[in-house]
Amino acid sequence: MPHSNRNRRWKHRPEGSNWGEFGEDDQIGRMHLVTAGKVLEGVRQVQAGRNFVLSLPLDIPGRSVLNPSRHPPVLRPTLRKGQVNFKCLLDPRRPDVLSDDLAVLHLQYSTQWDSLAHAGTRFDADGDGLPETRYYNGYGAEDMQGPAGVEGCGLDSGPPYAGTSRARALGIEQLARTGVQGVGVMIDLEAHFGPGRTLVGYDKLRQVLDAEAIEVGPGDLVCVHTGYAEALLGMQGNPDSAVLAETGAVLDGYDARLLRWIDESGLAAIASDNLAVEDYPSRSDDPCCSALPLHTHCLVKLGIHLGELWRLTPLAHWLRAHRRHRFLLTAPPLDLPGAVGSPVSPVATV
Ligand code: UVW
Repeated sequence: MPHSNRNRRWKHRPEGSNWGEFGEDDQIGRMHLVTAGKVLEGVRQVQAGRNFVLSLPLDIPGRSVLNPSRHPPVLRPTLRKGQVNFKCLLDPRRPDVLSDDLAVLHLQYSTQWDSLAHAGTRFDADGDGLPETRYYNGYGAEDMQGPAGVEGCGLDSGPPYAGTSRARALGIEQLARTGVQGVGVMIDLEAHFGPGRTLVGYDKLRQVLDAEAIEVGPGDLVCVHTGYAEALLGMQGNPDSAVLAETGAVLDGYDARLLRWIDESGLAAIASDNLAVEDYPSRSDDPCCSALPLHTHCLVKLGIHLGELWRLTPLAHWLRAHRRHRFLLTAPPLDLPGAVGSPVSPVATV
């Protein structure tokens, strides 16, 4: 496919990337393949009229065990005319009682989408012999506004809460505005490999696809079920990291054949019920290798969004019981301009 780079964000694109192929300023990548036809195909999957909500409660996992830099949501009342705006009498002469609240929300704490601004990579994009930071379609570090030091993060500042970071390109609002609706395709790894930690590369994936005659095609929104989120939910807010480290399949981002399949299938997005879709923390100590190779392949090179910690088990079980894999998936993130990720309450309709 021809590609264009008149904007000069890059001279060389990474090997195996599709930069420029959806337009030189494209910011949604493979979501272009979720066409009106795919929405109609998704609607045709609805036979039982039953919905599955694929979100965990957003205070799950619980504490900061899975990732020490992500914390559970905090809710607080706002102030109304300097008074606590919670169970607040609007006007003492009238009967109205109102409440408003605000949230301190770590956007990647629980069920989420990663935007294409979540991950970048460093390589020589402009041919000067030195590595530069580049994101999908060649967007650069200059497109990601953020503080240089911890003191600039504003973590302890009060209202009016000045923002201190912003993706000026590739933010989650780009995905939100597509509506994220189309054909979901379930790949149930737990059914084949059990509840334990299994590294799944191309051969194991192929085994599952062949055994169940699952076809993944252009524009499909692939859901990978491992059982991890359900185990997490069962821990009721007290996650046991030792148990979780041995729980659920993970995709092998170092398997070049798996990465090629992701590219050649034409799939538009991958969501999993595990922590990072791929095996993470990385088992490679090689400083030349990406620690998150599947993230780099999907988010950076191909514009494939990743969903994490989706609650897939009840849906996967229902689909298995009904010998189905496909369903209508509706999963827009928050239209929060400049954010690099977002909570999501995906709905599968079967
Ligand atoms: C990291 O942020 C390390 O991973 P993820 O996008 O999978 O949450």
